[in-house]
Amino acid sequence: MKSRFENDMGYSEVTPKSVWLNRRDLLKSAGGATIAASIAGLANGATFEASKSIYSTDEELNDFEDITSYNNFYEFGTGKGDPARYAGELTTEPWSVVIDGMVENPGTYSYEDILSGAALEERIYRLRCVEAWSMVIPWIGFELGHLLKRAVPEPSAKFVAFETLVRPEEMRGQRSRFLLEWPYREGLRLDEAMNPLTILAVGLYGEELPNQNGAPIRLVVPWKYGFKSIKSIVRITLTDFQPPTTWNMQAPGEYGFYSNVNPLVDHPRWSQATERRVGSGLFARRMETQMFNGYEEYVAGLYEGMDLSTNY
Ligand SMILES: Nc1nc2c(c(=O)[nH]1)N[C@H]1C(S)=C(S)[C@@H](COP(=O)(O)O)O[C@H]1N2
Ligand SMILES: [Mo]
Repeated sequence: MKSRFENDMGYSEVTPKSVWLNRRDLLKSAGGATIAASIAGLANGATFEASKSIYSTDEELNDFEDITSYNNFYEFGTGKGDPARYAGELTTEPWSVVIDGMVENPGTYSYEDILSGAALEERIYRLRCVEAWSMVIPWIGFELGHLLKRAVPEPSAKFVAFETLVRPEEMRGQRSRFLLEWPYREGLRLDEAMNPLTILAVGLYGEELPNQNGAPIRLVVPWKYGFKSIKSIVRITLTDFQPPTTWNMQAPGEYGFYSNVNPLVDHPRWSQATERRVGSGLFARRMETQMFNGYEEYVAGLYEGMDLSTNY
């Protein structure tokens, strides 16, 4: 199949794959699996060229296997293994994203169009799930703010709403209305959406996003709990009101709109003070959760004057 990324993006210096392979091989051999198997996992699919980012952490990466086999993506079921098992049923080509609401250039933006205007970067971010596990993931993506600027938000726009695809024929979890109300929805305040840390990811480990991670385009907001990072986006709507969001609608007493990572505010049913860093066997470990997931210096200013003792 012809790659969608053969055009020259004009960027380089992404973490070389050889480095990733070495790290993964180390993890793999420690976990007892073969090196050949880990390389085979990278053999198909397109590769990106992207520039490195000052926002990347230099923490040990989770390996490709962890990142693509331990997922939350309720459209394919509630089990951590369901997305890897069933997300292959989703057709991601062609793909387009509607950008509408309070923008001067509303319209249907094709995936290729979005990519052609994007300055791709590698962003190695911590991902902290509200369930108290975390990973370190080398995303390939671009700043959401750049895409929003192309659409030109109107001065009265204050929020950004996001929606995932609804296609029950290919997303078996959507055949049940008892799991969640579809489409999966998320939202940000416009200034959060414009923050340079907020990206739309189209790849990881230098390659096209695997379906289970939200192909072909998903949000990544690293200072918020993982459920804010909505997958397989088909619509972005600018509004002047706080948009309804899936987990907040589902359990308003447990999941707020803001949902900034905060070790001092416990979930009603468990502590958020620590997290389990997902890792094959020996490498799984508990660590302290950081305020704003460690991104405080970049985002604390967004919340000046706000009461941080709640997550709403
Ligand atoms: N559409 C959609 N997006 C979603 C979810 C989902 O169920 N559906 N799960 C969220 C949760 S709870 C987390 S922790 C992250 C997990 O991202 P990952 O599987 O790429 O690690 O995706 C988020 N985005
Ligand atoms: Mo999550």
